[in-house]
Amino acid sequence: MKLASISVRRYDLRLERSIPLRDTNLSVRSGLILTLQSDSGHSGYGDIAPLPGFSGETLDEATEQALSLSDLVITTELPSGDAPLGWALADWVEHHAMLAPSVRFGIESALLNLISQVEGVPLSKILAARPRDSVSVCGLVIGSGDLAVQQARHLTAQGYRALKIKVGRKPVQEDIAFVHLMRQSVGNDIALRVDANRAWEMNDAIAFANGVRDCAIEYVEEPLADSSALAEFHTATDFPVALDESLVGLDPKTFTPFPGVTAFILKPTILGGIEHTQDWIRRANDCGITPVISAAFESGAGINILAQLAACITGGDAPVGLDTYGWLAEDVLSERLDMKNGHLDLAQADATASHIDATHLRTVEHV
Ligand code: OSB
Ligand code: MG
Repeated sequence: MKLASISVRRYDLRLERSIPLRDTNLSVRSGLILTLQSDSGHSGYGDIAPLPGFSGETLDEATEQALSLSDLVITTELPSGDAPLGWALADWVEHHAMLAPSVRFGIESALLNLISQVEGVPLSKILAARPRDSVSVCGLVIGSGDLAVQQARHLTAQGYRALKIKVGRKPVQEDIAFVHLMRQSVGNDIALRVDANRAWEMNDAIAFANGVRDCAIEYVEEPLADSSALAEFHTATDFPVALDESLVGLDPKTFTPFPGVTAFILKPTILGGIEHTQDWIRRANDCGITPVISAAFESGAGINILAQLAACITGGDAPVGLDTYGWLAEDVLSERLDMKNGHLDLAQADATASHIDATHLRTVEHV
């Protein structure tokens, strides 16, 4: 089986509400749908969506790379999908290592998707021999105060068992009060994760850890502006730490986490694709660390792949960070993925994700 064509289409999706990111407020989510078509007439889709402020590449740079893929892969024979993969995606795409992380994620997704369509095998079964049927989703609360409490109550009423809240944008005493309020509001049966996105100096981080000690926080993601001091933070507080931004650019085959790291937050769009993330999952498992597959506000096409990848993680159903999907007011999929009750059914997601609606897509021929 060979590839017949590759196309690149751009989407600009409206959001339910703007996304407060590091330096900007995102009011539209833009990205690319990469489509691989085989000579048998099957299509596989991939989502390329660099996130401003988090990805090293811009959408224009990603677009240029995506357009250049047509020269690289068009004549190649498609590999087969024996699970677990007996071949490397990276070997299949020339210059794979030079592609930007979001582009690697997109081409790997499209290829897996295409093989899944051609062979009639669910995508997760190409990645793992025994994937799980569904994944739990961690509710994402962005904001603070009463509005955040309302959001949290709404999510838990729907069935979400874990929530992630953002801190580090206000004086630390206000964050501490906010976490207490949140714990009181949702009760003791909900897991609470906290993400500071590297906002704090050591003294604030320690004050926070001591201030929320009785709130049963699962972990704090990236508490420090200076990530080289994270081990010292853990030594001083004994507080569980999750690594997110700190993993970017590191080699999963050799990285040795310090004691106190309990989770790796793994975002394939930002880290560099599916295979690279699988290396991180293996590393996490070897080190007794929880791998948490997470999104970077991808479209439904990307979210489906992330869910399928998360389903391949064995050893529990740690809630995944895919709730960014709720921020999209429109999607590239004809029918939306169903994750309203804090779970995502993988068969439903995979079936839904194979129907792309061209309404929001326009073909890109040059940058
Ligand atoms: O800070 O973890 C982050 C999404 C895009 C960019 C950065 C982050 C996120 C998320 C994803 O929070 C959702 C999650 O991890 O639950
Ligand atoms: Mg984070």
